[in-house]
Amino acid sequence: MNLSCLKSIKLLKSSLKFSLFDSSQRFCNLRGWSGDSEKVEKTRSCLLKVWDGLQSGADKDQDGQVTQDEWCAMWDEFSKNPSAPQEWQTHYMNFMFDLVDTSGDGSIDEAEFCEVCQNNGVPAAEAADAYKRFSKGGTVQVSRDEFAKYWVEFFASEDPLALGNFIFGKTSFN
Ligand SMILES: [Ca+2]
Repeated sequence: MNLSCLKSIKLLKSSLKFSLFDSSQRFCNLRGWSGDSEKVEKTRSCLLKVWDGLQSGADKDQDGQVTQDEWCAMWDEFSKNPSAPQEWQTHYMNFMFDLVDTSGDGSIDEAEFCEVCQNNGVPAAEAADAYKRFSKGGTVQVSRDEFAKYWVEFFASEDPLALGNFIFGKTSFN
């Protein structure tokens, strides 16, 4: 199994643990948005688009489940032409960015990153190490555009040291 496939499987497993509904609730709670506000609706509808897109884009045999092989095949396709993602993959990327940018100021700082990683089961020291790597010791401002570049690397790069590998807080994929 190649490295890109291994990485996407790790992400799938952590996404399942951290179910989409759960993350939308947490996302809204973190920001102090109440139950029926417009922002909560926007978050939910973004996640529904991710979920629908995932099912229609990945569930090739249409059995209502996305298997590990289907998931890998879909990201493999993405990695061959990352400039033309499926629409839901872009929603997914934006959702993940917004999830981590807790302050909403358009960049991910170390404290925000470490908090979200810890909520998702990554040890604090590993998350801090991951942040240092992709922010090049805090010298790179992790804006949405920067995150989008790392996002492509996460799914496409076979280089174990590519900085994009570290955007979910893990520093090894063994
Ligand atoms: Ca921020």
